[in-house]
Amino acid sequence: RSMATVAGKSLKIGMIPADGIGREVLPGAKAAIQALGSSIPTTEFIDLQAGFECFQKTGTALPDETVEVLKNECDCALFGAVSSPSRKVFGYSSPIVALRKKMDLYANIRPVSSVAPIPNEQPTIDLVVVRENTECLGFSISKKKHRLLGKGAPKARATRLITEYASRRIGEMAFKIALTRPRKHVTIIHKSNVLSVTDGLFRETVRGVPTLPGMNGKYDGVTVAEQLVDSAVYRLFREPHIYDVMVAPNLYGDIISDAAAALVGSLGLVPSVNAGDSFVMGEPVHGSAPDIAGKDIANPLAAIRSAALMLRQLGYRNGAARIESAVDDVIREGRYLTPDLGGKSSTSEVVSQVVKRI
Ligand code: GGG
Repeated sequence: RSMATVAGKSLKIGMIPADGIGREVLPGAKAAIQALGSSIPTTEFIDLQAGFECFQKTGTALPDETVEVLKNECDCALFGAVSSPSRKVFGYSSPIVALRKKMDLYANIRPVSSVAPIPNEQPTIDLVVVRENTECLGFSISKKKHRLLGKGAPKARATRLITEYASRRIGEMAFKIALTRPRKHVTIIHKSNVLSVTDGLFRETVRGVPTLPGMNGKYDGVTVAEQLVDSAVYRLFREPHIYDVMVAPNLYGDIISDAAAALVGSLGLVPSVNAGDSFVMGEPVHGSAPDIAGKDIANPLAAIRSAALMLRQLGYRNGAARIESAVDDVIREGRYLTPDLGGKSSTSEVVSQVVKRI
């Protein structure tokens, strides 16, 4: 099923709140989509299980049924957040990592932009992190040896995988996205002065995308720069406005987008979509935030914006724009904000204010 053919038909959306505040923010995304009424096709929401709590209850973090329903019944999905523990838990592995892999959602597209408090003022930060989603460190074999080595201290090792195949398709995604943006500029993020083999392959492959056979000058209007990840973080904090599209291997992309989120007010504002060639899954960049879970104070705006991004990716541009401008209005007005943005509003209050403006 291609994404282009989904537009115009009824829309089945898999809803996977997963853990912690994921459960509190996903209803806001649903309410925003429902508020669009008949301007998008009839939507059907299908509740699906995944997450650490699901693992604790059922012994699996990603039930086969969830993947089957996504593959066979859904046009797209929304994911909340996952609470993968920081220590090794026997039998557990991250469901979001597995989902991205099983659904071949190879790109995590994370736009980060500031909403100016004064109407009509141009945003000063408007960048998008295009994060490779299927390989790098999180997908490699990590081993900890307990047998005595040296003075008996355990040793741990992780292997990192970077392939030409994955680098090429994430590179192409970054160039495609750049073409749709005013500045049409791609910065390749790497660390190939140290990781010359893996990051060297990533850097060279992405750089070579415009000259691949069949491109026929498609990306001639896109300018390309490259930067070491450490220097990119430094410049991101000093002069964030210089960035347009930042394309990065998985781990750097994750770190850079969280860092960029700090510059626009809160991680609770930054949306993403996990995109493949035939499926898209919206997902706020933030995690499950166990410290604030259950208090009705989580910021629902990243989840709501993720729903808009998902709709945009599917071709529902007007619906997406209505949700995005309602969110921007709420932020600009500054009256209904959750505590992460210095406000006193609850999650549900912010959702109802967004819905009112849609
Ligand atoms: N919505 C993003 C999210 O849930 N982030 C937390 C996360 O990805 N944790 C690592 C993992 O479970 O794999």
